Amino acid sequence: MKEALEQLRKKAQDELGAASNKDEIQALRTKYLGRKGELTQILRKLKDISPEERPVIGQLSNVIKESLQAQIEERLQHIDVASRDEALTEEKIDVTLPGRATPYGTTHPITAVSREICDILSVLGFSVVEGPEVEYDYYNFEALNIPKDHPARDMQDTFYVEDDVVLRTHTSPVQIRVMEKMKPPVRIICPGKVYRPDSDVSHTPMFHQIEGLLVDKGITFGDLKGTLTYFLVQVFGKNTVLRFRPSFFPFTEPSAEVDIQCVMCRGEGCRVCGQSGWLEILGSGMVDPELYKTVGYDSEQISGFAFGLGVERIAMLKYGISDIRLFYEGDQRFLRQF
Ligand code: 2NM
Repeated sequence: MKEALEQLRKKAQDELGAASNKDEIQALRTKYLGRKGELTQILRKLKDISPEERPVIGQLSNVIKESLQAQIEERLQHIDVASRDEALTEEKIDVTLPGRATPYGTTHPITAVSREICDILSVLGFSVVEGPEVEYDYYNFEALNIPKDHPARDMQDTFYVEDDVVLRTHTSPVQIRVMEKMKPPVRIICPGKVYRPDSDVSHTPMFHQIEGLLVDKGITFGDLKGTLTYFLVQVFGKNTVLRFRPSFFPFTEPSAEVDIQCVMCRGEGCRVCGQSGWLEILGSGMVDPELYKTVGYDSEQISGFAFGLGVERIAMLKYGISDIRLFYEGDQRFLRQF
């Protein structure tokens, strides 16, 4: 019996020495010390042994059991440490390297200029209103005094969605919608995307517009001049020189275009201003009484002015950008500068 035990101990120790991974060691634990393990079976048979031999064999079995258990634990722990050391040397994780920074985005220059313009006009009491980019022909043209067969439609070729639904060519339809719903005084600005089928260095099929509208009792062309002068001085600086020039729009009478003296040549004449010394900045005028009829205002009681500008054009002049398409190419080297 004693010999059998010693043999078992030797066999178990040999096998444990040969085992090279955790699974093999766990299997040996089951083989010898498990419920049906070889050593466990011997301990069970103790009761069949003679009473004189029993204490000696019993004690030896326990010594073997405990020493096997301790050796198994030690091997398992050693393997844990070894595999961690291996992971650290083999995978070569350098925990002292700085982390990878998440890159921040920047505000798009068109967004920045839009906000700046809206902020300036908000100070004068204008509220910002938005409306649909897909618009009825009625709001985009008819209600603005541009009937179907009118030559003014040629000036604004259009993307059609259906016979009577278009991509808006300006944000004025938003202003018609507001006048339909609200009585004067109305003091609003309408920023947003508009669509026209043009494409070259100064035109993209989608661009951004901001239109303003002020309707109240006793509004005159003087209010228009004062408001737009204040506004352009805020955008382009206090030395800005302005010029109001007669023009035509179907929805205003009289109408005026507002120029600033060329920011590149200071009026001398250059490529940017086409040698004229002036840059067209916005269109404006006193709202045609015909429009008040359409929205149900009494044109004997109120009057007002409106204006419209292209955000891309202002941004190009402000930052000296010569090709409008740069705004929409998504080139980080361009966009990061703003
Ligand atoms: C412009 C020029 C002149 C304009 C007119 C209106 C409305 F809806 F009130 F009649 N909104 N915007 C207007 C007037 C727009 O853009 C060059």
